[in-house]
Amino acid sequence: MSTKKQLRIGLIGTGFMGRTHSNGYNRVPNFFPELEFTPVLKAVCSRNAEKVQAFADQWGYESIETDWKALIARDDIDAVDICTPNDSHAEIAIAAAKAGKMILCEKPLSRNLAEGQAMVDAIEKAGVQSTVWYNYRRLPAVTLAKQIVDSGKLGKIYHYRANFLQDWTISADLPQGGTGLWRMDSEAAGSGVTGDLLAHCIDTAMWLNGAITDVSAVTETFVKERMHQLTGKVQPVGIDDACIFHCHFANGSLGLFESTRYARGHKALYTFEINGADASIRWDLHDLNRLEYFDHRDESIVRGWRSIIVTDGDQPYMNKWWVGGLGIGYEHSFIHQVADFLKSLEAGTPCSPTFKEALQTQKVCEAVIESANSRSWKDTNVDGD
Ligand code: 4PW
Repeated sequence: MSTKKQLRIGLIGTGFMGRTHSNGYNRVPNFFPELEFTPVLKAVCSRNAEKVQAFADQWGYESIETDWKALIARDDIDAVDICTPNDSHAEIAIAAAKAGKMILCEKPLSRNLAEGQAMVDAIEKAGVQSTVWYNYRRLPAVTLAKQIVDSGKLGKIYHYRANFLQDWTISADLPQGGTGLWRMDSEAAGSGVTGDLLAHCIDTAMWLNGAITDVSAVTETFVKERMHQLTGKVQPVGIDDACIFHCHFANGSLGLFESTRYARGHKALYTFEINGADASIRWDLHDLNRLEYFDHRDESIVRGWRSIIVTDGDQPYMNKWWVGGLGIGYEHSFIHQVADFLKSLEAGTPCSPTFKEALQTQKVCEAVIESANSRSWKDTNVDGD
């Protein structure tokens, strides 16, 4: 009989992210055995009973619910994990907070700033633990980038550059809305690539390089009308298919961000590069265990881009996995996020990014959309500008 404290999870939503989070809960005890808490998969919720039962059987949930309100009302659930489309994040999170549950919410926090603010108010009033799954922070090479930036090795930072490129929505025949396609529907998603992809880039950027103060953006919707899967009607498309923005950071550096779902040949190319007076770093999701580093202070005969393969035990998270030289993958970022959440319970500290921290990303997303719509610069009003 385990002596561990249980964190009894109620998962809402059984799509792609429901799978990544469930995998995280299942695998964390094997690789982080020292943790005081262990996740227990108490219940999973989705509207279709047959499908949710199949999901429960596959991932090891003890029970199912078909109404999220019933899941939140249960006494045997400590933490609610929200993996539903963005249009239900606020309603579920606010109800879960009122019920005194901890909340883990899939990114982006919300469709817009007003909903996000209401979520932050609700968890602060209830005094419950919260986190948002900006998972890329927890990849070892990205965490190493954070350590390098924080060490001051880059010197004064001048430039931050990031891309998140995909190509899955190019076909004009792709419907909008409905199962698996809610990201195409502005009512369900709130925005297109800005909330879905740039939100990741903004979260990482502000984590590494501090607050973004103001933005100037351009967005485009290349296919103006699509058939809506739920109504069967051809309707205007409300999401941004592509977004490019530039910005100032509070530390004086300039940022340049691009995201699109129309970059033929790219499935999920997330890259960032930071240029400082003394050194630069760059990273690429398709080569996720490598961090590249250039140091101008090196002797000229050996100066060049170093390729740091982040697979050694003394590098972030890596002492939990295999032996030096063997890499890990995208799914491990979710396992690390679960581990960090459990550690935060043990320590009685917040698990970053909390709802309040994720709201800062929401502020930038909102300013980006407003800037594109008004064709003007917008202040972000991020805390700590
Ligand atoms: O959160 C993002 C998703 O909505 C992911 O990180 C990548 O892009 C994979 O799917 C989408």
